[in-house]
Amino acid sequence: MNETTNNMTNKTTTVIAPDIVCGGCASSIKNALGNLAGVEQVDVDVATKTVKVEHSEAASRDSIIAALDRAGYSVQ
Ligand SMILES: [Cu+2]
Repeated sequence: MNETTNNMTNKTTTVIAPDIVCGGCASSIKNALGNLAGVEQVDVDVATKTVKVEHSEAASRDSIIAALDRAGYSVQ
């Protein structure tokens, strides 16, 4: 079987930020992460305080956590 490298493959990073308490937090996070290079899609679940990010290689778990931190939401 041939090996293929696909640079277009997106990754999904899921983190939990305990400070998410309402829809306003969700909006802030979507704005903050939406401006981050490589981020394609951001889903925030307020009930479970979970942030799910679909992103390319241009973003990483570390860059996502750093951006959340800057927005005032530290990751557990
Ligand atoms: Cu809030």
